[in-house]
Amino acid sequence: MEVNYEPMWESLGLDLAAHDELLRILGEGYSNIFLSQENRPEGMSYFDFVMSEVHGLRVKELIDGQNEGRKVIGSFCVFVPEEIVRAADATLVGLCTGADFATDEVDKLLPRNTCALIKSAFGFKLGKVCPYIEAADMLVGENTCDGKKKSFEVLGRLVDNLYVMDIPQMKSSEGRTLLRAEYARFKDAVEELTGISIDGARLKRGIEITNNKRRAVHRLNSFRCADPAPISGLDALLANQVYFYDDPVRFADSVNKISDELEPRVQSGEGTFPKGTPRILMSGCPMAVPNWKVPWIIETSGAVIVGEEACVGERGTQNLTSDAGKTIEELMENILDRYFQIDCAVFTPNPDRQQHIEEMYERYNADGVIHYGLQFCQPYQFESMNVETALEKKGIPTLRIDTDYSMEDVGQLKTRIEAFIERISQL
Ligand code: BJ8
Repeated sequence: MEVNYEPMWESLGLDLAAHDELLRILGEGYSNIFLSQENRPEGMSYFDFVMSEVHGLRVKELIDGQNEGRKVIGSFCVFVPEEIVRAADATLVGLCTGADFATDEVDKLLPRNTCALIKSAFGFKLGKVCPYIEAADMLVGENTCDGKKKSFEVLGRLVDNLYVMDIPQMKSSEGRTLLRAEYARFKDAVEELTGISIDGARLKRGIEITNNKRRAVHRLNSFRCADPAPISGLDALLANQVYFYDDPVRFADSVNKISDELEPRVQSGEGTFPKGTPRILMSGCPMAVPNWKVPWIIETSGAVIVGEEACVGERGTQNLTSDAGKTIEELMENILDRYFQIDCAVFTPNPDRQQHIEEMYERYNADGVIHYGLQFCQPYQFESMNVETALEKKGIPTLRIDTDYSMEDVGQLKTRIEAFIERISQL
């Protein structure tokens, strides 16, 4: 029986007509891009279900949890430590920033030369179409790039529950000291919000839950090294996107079920694409739901994506948090150790990211790298030039793409991507 979620959306203050339109576009896009693929693992049906209920069942679960006292924290960045949130029995959700919405309203508040990801966050808020942002008890912004930093000042005037985290810009001892202090301040804020005092045992449990999600994704990714690739890049990206808002235990189970399917697929040489299909490593800006444009173009142009060097991808999920130690101080230091390794382009200098791209290129047996930059994203657009030069110098074919969330450049992108795939096919 179909559940009517309209009263729930209404109580969250959503604009029902605009929200219906968003769900219609999302559903159509999903069906055209995902359901039309062939040889998908059966386990992907779980993610099809999750997407069909993206603003329904999951939101209801969060609200049911709130009624039982569990808080919801929304974030825009992988620097927000999930372990601390879970330790206080709260839920962390990554907020969707992958589509244009209410652009006229957004343009009244933000400069035009703001990246699509930031504009999207504002569009969902101003258009009143995101149940997650409306349901959240706390929103966490961060001082990463200039766009985010300044736009959170504006967001702070639209909502009354914004918390802003300061993030260092250098991997120096001073930077580490700053992040340590910021994580301690965040822990205090989470304790205050939830009324729960986080002790060592709680933090250990938060670490375990979060690590299990990461382990599941690591296992799934390990099968993508095989040729033929046993899962499409689109489906793997979807799993990485759902990572940010599904129940963590259920998510890990569901991803492990897909891996259970992929293992025999790899052993028997079965793939989603034929053996020898050109293999692409994606690198660059995060692709949040429902940003599927470039992967869709790539995988309908004769190539398969085998890895994502991105925050919705391996930059976000690599490295576990150590659970060694018992005290809060020891475990908070472990959390700091893990997050301080994130090689986001807001850091200067940022050599670890270049190394990670090269290491992923080798590990996933890729044939070429496509660097994905959002227009007006200075950190990644700046780095893309050095990345391309360094990779090409090593004989690694690289294509640099700068785009946004509109569909206007699809034809042009397809021409460039097809030419790149042609190039790497001849090597
Ligand atoms: S750790 S990548 S999630 S900051 S695309 S808003 S950088 S102008 S998203 Fe990010 Fe955290 Fe870094 Fe990851 Fe700015 Fe660029 Fe826009 Fe970006």
